[in-house]
Amino acid sequence: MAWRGARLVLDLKCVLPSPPAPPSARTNRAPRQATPGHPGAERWLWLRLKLIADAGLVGLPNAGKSTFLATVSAAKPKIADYPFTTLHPQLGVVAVDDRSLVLADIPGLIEGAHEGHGVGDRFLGHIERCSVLLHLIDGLALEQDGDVVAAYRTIREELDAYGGGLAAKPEIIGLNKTDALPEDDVQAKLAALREAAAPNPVLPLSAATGQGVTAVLHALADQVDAERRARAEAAQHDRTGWSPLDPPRQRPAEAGK
Ligand SMILES: Nc1nc2c(ncn2[C@@H]2O[C@H](COP(=O)(O)OP(=O)(O)O)[C@@H](O)[C@H]2O)c(=O)[nH]1
Ligand SMILES: [Mg+2]
Repeated sequence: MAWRGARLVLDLKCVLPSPPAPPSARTNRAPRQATPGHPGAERWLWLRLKLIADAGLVGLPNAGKSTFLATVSAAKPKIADYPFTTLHPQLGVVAVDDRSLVLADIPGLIEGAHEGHGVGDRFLGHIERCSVLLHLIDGLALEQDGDVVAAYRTIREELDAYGGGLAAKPEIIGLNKTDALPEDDVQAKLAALREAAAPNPVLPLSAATGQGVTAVLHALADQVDAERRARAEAAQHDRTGWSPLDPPRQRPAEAGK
């Protein structure tokens, strides 16, 4: 086979017999005939890698996305209390009871990411194929960055501005760092977020201590399962043109009666 760039331009399988014919059957051993070829086409292709993960982590920098990935999987992302510690997407495999899902951690988004602010929003391509998004909110970063609802809306606006169906994906919102918040604060922030994010579920958690993490994983896995079932049903329907939900068809013999 001869390749030009990533494109197959000639496949020699068509002229080499496989397996080789016995010597007595070999003819035309010094061929003097050739068929004219066709002019080749040449083009530049830009290929864009999109990771395949079941669930994607989104949030402002420092929300605790990488800490969550490190807590629930064997992945070892860089974690620190300054923005943009994560510059490349990271994947982790998460076991949830007898189920498993792949979780993608991506760099934090900031206001104006769709205009190139921070590290931009190109890496959102990696979560375009996710079944569900886990949107983490930093429960501690209020003084500098406004309230939790403002943080939530900033990310929603960026997802909307990016497009790619991200804003329409099922979303679970996690109020993170509850280990460092008084219970009253946790309840007030949960109530404010639930009002802003309705009807999406809002769950409290601490990625650092693991408190509340199991409930978040169950919510993610349920959503991933639902999406897998829906995809399997759609694929089955495409293959057969038939769905269990279709009304029963008459057999030809019955139709003639
Ligand atoms: N107290 C507390 N700190 C956390 C928690 N999760 C993350 N952090 C801290 O928040 C900072 C940013 O975490 P990181 O996972 O890098 O955030 P990312 O930018 O969203 O990936 C780090 O100093 C973490 O140790 C948590 O549940 N509780
Ligand atoms: Mg990170």
